[in-house]
Amino acid sequence: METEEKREKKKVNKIEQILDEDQDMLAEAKPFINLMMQYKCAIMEVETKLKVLDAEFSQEFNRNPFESIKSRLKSPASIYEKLRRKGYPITVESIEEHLADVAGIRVICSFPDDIYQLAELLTRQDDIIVLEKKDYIKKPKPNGYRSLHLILDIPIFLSHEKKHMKVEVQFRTIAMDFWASLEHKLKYKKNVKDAEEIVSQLKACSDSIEQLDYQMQEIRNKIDASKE
Ligand code: 0O2
Repeated sequence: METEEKREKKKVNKIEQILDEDQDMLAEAKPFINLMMQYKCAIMEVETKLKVLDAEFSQEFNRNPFESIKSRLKSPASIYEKLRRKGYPITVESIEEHLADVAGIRVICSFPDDIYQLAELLTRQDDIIVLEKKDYIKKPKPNGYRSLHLILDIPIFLSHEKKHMKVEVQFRTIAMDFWASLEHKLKYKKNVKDAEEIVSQLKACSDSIEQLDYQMQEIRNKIDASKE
């Protein structure tokens, strides 16, 4: 028969085994957690650059080049799903090599002109390299999606190294963001009836929004010109 002492010893062994397994899991997760921390730092760097430009514009010209900034780190589940979908290995090295949108920043501007001005001011800074540019404002997607997408390379300064990180920055007007947010919500609803009609209605809304954006831009230009 098992003595009380033996039962206690078994329990302690089991707990030690679980703790060992947790340590192993933590050790395996550490490179991933580190990489996520580095992407977070890269987001902070780009956000700071944008906020500096905002502060300068407020002071010098009494206006703000953007309305708001939203940033996000891609979730582990989305990272995993994207690597699998594209047939890449599921490793930390593969994330860095193949994914450019782990660190994402969305900059919402009032007017289309602000987007190009802000993108130009940001990308001409000498520590930033533009790796890729997709201008879905000049050339919208067939469904009507509009935004300016940049993939930037930006250095972060860690205690023992300087590391280059990729950050995706999406620039949109408030109107483009309104359209993209609603379209995103609708797109993921399954079994929608009259899908074709819905697609064409969304495209029509996108066209109206484009007109509105440029009308508002014209009004601002007129007001600016009348001030001089
Ligand atoms: P999430 O959750 O926003 O991150 P790739 O990223 O290279 O696999 P693609 O299409 O070449 O795919 O990249 P692209 O065109 O630069 O678009 C990437 C992101 O732009 C998407 O990220 C969306 O945020 C946004 N986007 C692109 N097209 C559309 C669209 O038709 N509608 C809406 N609402 N958003 C769009 P994710 O990874 O899809 O999602």
